[in-house]
Amino acid sequence: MAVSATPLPRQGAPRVPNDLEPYWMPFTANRQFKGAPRLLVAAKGLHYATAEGRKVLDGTAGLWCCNAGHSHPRIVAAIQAQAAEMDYAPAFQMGHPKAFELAGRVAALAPGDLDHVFFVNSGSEAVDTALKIAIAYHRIRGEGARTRLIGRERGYHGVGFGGMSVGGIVNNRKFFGPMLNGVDHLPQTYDREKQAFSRGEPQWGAHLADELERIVALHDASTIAAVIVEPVACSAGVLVPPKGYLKRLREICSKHGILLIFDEVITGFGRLGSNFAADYFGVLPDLITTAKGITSGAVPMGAVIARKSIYDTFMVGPEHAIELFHGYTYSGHPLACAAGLAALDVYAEEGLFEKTRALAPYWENAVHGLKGLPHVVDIRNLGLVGAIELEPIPGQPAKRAFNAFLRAYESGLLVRTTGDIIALSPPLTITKAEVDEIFDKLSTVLKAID
Ligand code: PXG
Repeated sequence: MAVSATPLPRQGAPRVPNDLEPYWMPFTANRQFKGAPRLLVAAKGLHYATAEGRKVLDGTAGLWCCNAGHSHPRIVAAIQAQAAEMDYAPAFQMGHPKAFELAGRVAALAPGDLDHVFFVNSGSEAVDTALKIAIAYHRIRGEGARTRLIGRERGYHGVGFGGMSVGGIVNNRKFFGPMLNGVDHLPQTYDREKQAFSRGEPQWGAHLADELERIVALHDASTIAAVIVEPVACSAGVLVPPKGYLKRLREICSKHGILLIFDEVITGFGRLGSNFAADYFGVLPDLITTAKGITSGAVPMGAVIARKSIYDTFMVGPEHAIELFHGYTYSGHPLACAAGLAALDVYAEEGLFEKTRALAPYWENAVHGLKGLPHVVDIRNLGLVGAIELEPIPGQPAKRAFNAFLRAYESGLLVRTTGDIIALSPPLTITKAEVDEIFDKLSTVLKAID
């Protein structure tokens, strides 16, 4: 088994807090965790160190965000220097140079004429911001009846009321009441019978984009503001779009004057070996939402990237008047901007997107190498993303994958699970030897669990 020489900070005595109770943990089985805590105390490159001093290979880039690997010296130095130079500058009616610089750098990476960048602090805020921009855009153009939003079943667009409403993961919705009015959902694109063990984009399913025509026929295009989809639906278990599906969605949106939003919170900044998934698929959306990899996860930040025509639409009225009544105290926070600029430098100087593109076929073979192991009912992949779907334990959904997660962690590998799906998305700095290590470990885990 490959052993990485990456040094980690020296571990002293276990740093376990006395009381775990006050922290209400997000998207976590709190009671299970607090009974057997998994505490990470240091990170470097591809590895975490646990409170017990164990080294854990990060198969998930944190939560799909640390694309440059952990605590990259360049990013660390940029954050430290910025904190010492200027901690904060007001985001409204004031600015600081790095926000403009980062907007320019992000715009240069973005496809087509998506050349204006609105900063936020998370993917959820990016989504709610994009939905508001879409609705306001139509209103300013005199089409104020276009308020309806279309998401997709099994979509994940964060946890704000907007993102939750257009999202399509039932547990994220069912507890929280009626949500936004005027939201419809496209059907999800996964059908195991037709797509199982597809490598990359499945051949079957492009016609599912035509369901948008049915929704338009029901409500009339004049009531619809935007369609939002993840180019690859990662959170729901890595659902790769069928070949041609996204192009068809684009055509139907254009035909009816509906804005197309790609939620690239995960797929932006190299995850597929391209700047954005829009480049990978050759489909140009009107708005892109992004976060995570924009700072390599080092400081919270998100962004909405808009086409020039959308920005220009807002730039009307008296010059002293605010054009968009929206923003956050921490929009374009100096620490986030410093981290973002450093992350983009690292991506470019280390050629991480090109490296990802070159590694993707090796990754694909490695993921699909688990076919035939116990309980494996499907395997999916694209770029440096992979998913292994397991047959659920009868009557206990999600238990088998959770058992795999726990056992993988014990064996020194961090994976993510959703339902009975194991998802993988390592830092883009990963080597072939470390890819082998992930799948050696995972294969042992799958053979060991019930
Ligand atoms: N849109 C997409 C496409 C996402 O993947 C969000 C919005 C929300 O981002 P914030 O920054 O508000 O969390 C996300 C976040 C997982 C996992 O393992 C996925 C996300 C977050 C945490 C875990 O599936 N995606």
